[in-house]
Amino acid sequence: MKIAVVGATGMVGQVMLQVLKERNFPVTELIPVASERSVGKKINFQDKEYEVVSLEDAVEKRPDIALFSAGGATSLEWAPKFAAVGTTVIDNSSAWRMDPTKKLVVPEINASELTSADKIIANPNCSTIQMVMALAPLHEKYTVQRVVVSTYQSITGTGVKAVQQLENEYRGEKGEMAYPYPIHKNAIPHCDVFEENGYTKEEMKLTNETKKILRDDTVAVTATAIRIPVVGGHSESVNVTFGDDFDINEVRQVLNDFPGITVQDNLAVNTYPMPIYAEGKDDVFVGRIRRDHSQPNSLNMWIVADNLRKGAATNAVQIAEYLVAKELV
Ligand code: A2P
Ligand code: 11C
Repeated sequence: MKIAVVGATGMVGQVMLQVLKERNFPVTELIPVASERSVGKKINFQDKEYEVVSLEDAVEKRPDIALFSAGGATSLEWAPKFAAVGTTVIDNSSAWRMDPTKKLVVPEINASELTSADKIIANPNCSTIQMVMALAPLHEKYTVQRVVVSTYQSITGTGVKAVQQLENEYRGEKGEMAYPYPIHKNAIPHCDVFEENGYTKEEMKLTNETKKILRDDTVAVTATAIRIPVVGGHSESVNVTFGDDFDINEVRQVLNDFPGITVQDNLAVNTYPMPIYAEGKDDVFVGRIRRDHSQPNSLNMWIVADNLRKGAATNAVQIAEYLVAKELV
């Protein structure tokens, strides 16, 4: 497989390369792509050196698959150009997610929707992926009616600039700001831009993408997304109300049986998910699973995943693996 990684020098792009390598993805030729400022830079992959090329040059090479993580504007302009030369694009930006002609895929949930006609496939938002991984098996069994989620999001979701802002603040130095306020010793209730309804774009992604992935517009999601000075993963406090009642031990079992989920829930020994455990791992971790005593048919849980892995790079590579396994590319 000839694989292009668009945004190969970026935070998610670097993890894409790492995940391709770890999972022994059958790469015969790597085409690392970045902005004009990075063209000519060397990227080491599987003991070979590759030169970063421009988007124009990458299209000419007609890769089999292009993994995109270079922002929405780049995806909007360039994904169709790759698709036109026969490349299948797996796009990590928000550009195509809500386009009704594009599939929004978490492989464990809905990879079976994919066909060889899908030339631009959307990877969901990181905070959506980890939440919907836990909701999907529970929805099938008990019918999710309403979700109230609060997120505690890693600064790596914002990119290199945010990581630099926190490091500067640790050292008491001034520098470029990724956020409107200091992030060190702070919690900022503002991820992505505000919309007219008072929610942020990040919060509305949790609402809209969840409905699309579960193929059920009746699932109501209200979200509050918070940025905290953490690297390694996003955490989510999730309250779910179901149409049907449940047995709490069965809920644990259903979650544990779902591929890609690890239940970490043993209060006697203080076992629960945390970003320090999730960092660098591909699974979604679920714990603090308990009945909501204030409301019928409801439960609380705490969900943590590495936002650069299952929330971005790993999910994209898993889609690519599915396409190869089913001979859809
Ligand atoms: P570059 O390193 O040359 O700027 P991050 O989200 O970590 O900031 O990374 C963004 C990634 O997207 C980087 O690899 C960056 O390349 C790439 N990128 C940004 N703008 C463009 C563009 N206009 N064309 C191609 N790649 C881009
Ligand atoms: C964050 N979820 O942590 C974002 C990052 O729509 O893919 C990724 C934004 C997106 O702020």
